[in-house]
Amino acid sequence: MRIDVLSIFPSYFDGLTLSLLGKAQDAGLIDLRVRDLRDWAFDRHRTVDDTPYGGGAGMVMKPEPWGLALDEVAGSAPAPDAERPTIIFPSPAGEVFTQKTARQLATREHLVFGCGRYEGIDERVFEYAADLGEVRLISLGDYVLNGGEVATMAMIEAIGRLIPGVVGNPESLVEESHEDGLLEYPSYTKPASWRERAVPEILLSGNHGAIAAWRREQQLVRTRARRPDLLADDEAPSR
Ligand code: ABV
Repeated sequence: MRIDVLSIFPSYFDGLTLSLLGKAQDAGLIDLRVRDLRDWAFDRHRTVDDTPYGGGAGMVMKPEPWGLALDEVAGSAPAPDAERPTIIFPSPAGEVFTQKTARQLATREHLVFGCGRYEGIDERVFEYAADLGEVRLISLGDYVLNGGEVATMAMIEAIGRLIPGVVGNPESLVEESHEDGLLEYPSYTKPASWRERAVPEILLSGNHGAIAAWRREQQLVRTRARRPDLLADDEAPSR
């Protein structure tokens, strides 16, 4: 998978060379290209923002650097749908990112992330980007960040680990929170007693059927307590 990131703070993404995603890049599974949006701003101060038409607080990102940057990383030649990139703009006004979104995006050959700052990006950039690929405005949740960088890093990590070969043991992907629509069951390791706290007996029983049933029940108990929204009848996946 190729991933292009456009940002005025490219060094934010240095952390993605660490650990699992760093190895995936070394192995050629992920081709991550982080670019400074100011490379496409050509005035003396390499300006990327300006005051909003109609007035209002803050600054808006100018369309010209975005247009040139998108032409370069998303290609301006017409291409069949399957070859066009998916262009993602993190935005608190976007659809909410979930494990399902991560699974969808992990099947794409080319992702482009446009990281906005200030009060937003000139709306015409989103319209223009739709000529180059499939545009999605995506939010991590109902809170506001200072820019799209941290949201983009979270999405790249969630998507990257679903690419075949990135996570060493693919079985570890299926037992996680959200993969079956429930929160994960609690985990324990040695010692069996720690600071007067015992590991639940059943986990030491060797009865694999009983352990599986107990874990399922724990998933339901936790999900009911912490995330009842996940159990809402109209949305819950069948289990
Ligand atoms: C993108 N907040 S995504 C740009 N939750 C600016 C703020 C922001 C995003 C999010």
